[in-house]
Amino acid sequence: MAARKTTKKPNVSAEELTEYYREMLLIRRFEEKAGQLYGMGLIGGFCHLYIGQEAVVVGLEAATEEGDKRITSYRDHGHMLACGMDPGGVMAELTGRIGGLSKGKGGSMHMFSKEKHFYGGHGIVGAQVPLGAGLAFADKYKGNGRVTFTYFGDGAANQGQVYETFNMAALWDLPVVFVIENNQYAMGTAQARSTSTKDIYHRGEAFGIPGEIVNGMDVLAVKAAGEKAVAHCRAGKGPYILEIKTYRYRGHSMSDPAKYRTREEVQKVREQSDPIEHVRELLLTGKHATEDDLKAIDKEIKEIVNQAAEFSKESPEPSVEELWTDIYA
Ligand SMILES: Cc1ncc(C[n+]2csc(CCOP(=O)(O)OP(=O)(O)O)c2C)c(N)n1
Ligand SMILES: [Mg+2]
Repeated sequence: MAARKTTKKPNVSAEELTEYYREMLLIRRFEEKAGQLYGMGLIGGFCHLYIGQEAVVVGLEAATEEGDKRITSYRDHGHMLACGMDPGGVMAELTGRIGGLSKGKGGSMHMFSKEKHFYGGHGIVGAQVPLGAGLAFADKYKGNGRVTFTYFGDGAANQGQVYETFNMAALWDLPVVFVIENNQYAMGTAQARSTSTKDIYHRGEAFGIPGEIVNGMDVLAVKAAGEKAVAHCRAGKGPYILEIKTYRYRGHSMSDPAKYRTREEVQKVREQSDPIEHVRELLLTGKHATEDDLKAIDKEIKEIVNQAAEFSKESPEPSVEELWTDIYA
């Protein structure tokens, strides 16, 4: 894990930094609340939290333009919040209520938004990678200048379909940014036990796809890398790979006994590289915000998350008739 990079004078406005702080905090507090609701039995089934990885999606979203697309795995709540999907709608989907974004019928891993160009939410490891290339193919065909962000994990990077996709994406110069969210674990398997090399992005070289490593605990570094990747794609040069080194603080899912790593390991990352603390420090040391300003933001975010949780408890369960709607036949 890279130590926290203290960008002394980041070339970024106070407003922008504050916005990243707010967005990352929303994801963190939302996920903490989801964890609580799960513990209370209000959320059932699978639930994979994004805590620790917030800078990845917030940094990359800052590099997107209206109409760009995103698709990811089951660890998807952060992606939905970062692209502007309603926290109440996401939380109510987790609790299986009619007010949820899939009317309570999809759950944590199966939410979508046509409006925000969010294409899920996929439970089959790696399955979203060819789909992401397909989205990019459609945009290339239409010539609309849009780019698709296709997110997947370090574990998924060992899936065969990823390389079939790399081949076709490079062959057809598809406007797709492949984002490897390398959080160093695939369920309980550390990367060193599953993957023959320390870095993964250079596998793209075999297909002629450029790429780079990014410090995923530094939202500004992620944003800068995202802008470079997007410019490459929009210029018609084909796909680009960002291997973003990050870390998840919680277990793989809510049912993870976490016996494969020590508490000290997690604690060390939290203390030395937390992405939200990083921005907090930049805001305070750059005199862009006072402790009181940040407290006010914390309060505002807590309120949004509490309201989302309330909505997710009050919204009714879908009626039995809903079983017969939204069926593809
Ligand atoms: C095809 C397939 N194989 C196995 C699984 C079980 N499984 C779910 S998540 C996961 C690990 C994936 O790890 P990674 O890609 O690093 O993503 P992360 O969970 O770390 O975000 C596995 C093996 C699955 N869902 N789909
Ligand atoms: Mg992983």
